Amino acid sequence: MTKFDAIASRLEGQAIELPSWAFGNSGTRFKVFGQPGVPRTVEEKIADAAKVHELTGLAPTVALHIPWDTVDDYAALKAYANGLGVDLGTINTNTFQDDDYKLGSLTHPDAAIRKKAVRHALDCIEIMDATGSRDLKVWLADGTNYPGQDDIRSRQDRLADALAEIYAALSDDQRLVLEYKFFEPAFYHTDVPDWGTSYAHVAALGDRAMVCLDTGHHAPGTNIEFIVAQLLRLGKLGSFDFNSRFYADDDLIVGAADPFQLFRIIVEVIRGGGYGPANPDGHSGVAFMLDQCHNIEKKIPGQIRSVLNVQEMTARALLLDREALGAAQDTGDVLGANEVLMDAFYTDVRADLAAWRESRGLPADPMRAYAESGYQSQIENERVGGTQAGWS
Ligand code: LRH
Ligand code: MN
Ligand code: MN
Repeated sequence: MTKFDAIASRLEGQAIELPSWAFGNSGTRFKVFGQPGVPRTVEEKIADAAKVHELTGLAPTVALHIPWDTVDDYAALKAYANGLGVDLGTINTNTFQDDDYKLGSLTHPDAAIRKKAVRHALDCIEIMDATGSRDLKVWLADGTNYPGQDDIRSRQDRLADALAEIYAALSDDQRLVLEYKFFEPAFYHTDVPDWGTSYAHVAALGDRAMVCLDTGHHAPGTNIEFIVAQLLRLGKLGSFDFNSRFYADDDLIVGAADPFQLFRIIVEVIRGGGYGPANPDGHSGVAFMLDQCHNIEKKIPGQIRSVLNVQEMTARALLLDREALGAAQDTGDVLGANEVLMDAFYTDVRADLAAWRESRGLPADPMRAYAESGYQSQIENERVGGTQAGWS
């Protein structure tokens, strides 16, 4: 048995949720680039996501963002997704594109605006009831631009009250995940800037409230795997929004900018018992999601490359010889321990993964299979007037 054979079964059932908004037109604050063939409807976004799953076996669910993905009948949308071999996943709230939220949403000084933002989250929970989704993801654009603009402490108190109201509306099998981001669009202070603040709020709420870690939401140089280790230790790491960045919240393809960081993060997920499929500790695992935009590259291959990058780094992380690592760590063998970790990182698993995919009836090379499938030219011919992801 090869080393890869020994870990292959743990790759079985790996699931990475795709964001519906990755398939729409997107860009930066300077320009949104239109692409031919992008989805015009939520159904078309789901169809594109289903293509990614069909070719990789890695992406069985699609996250929706409300109101970007608003439809009349969510149960029907779920049935449509199921017919394409996928399911609906996390429901994302959106309180950042409405004039009313200029000074905040759940933290707004005006109780009427806070009520409107809470109502939006409650509407999203109703959608979850129809779609069977487990997670409500809350990310807030709330914050201030100038010192003294509002009372930072009061905003925390308002936030705690609003979150408690939302949390109380969840059913027993639903969770709230609170995403943090240290900057943008507010520049002086952000109301949920870091994992500690998110942790403080979700810890106060209860067991079904967890932290969502978006890899692009940290200051440059932040040791993200340390945060992963700490949150798992506290039992509060609910999910990831994966992407990669060079400078800010770049939302680039996960594992593209820094594959070593992705490897280190997944090493800690496995170490902390947070890796879902075939998890010997019996945990349901931390949810893996992508939160990305493909501004200049084609969207479907961008998503395929992304899930393959996560799979590749997961395989390398599973190959880590934990016994040898532990022995080196226990004896203070600094360079020996580092070498064991780097050995796993430098292992090229691409040929093994290709053969493993084929053995399960999947294309050995999903990128090539997509290029040869004719799907891209089909959607470019069929779809005219695709919609924007939601960004402007
Ligand atoms: C905010 C964020 C959050 C939003 C998404 C579109 O930067 O990461 O997750 O919902 O982008
Ligand atoms: Mn995010
Ligand atoms: Mn982001």
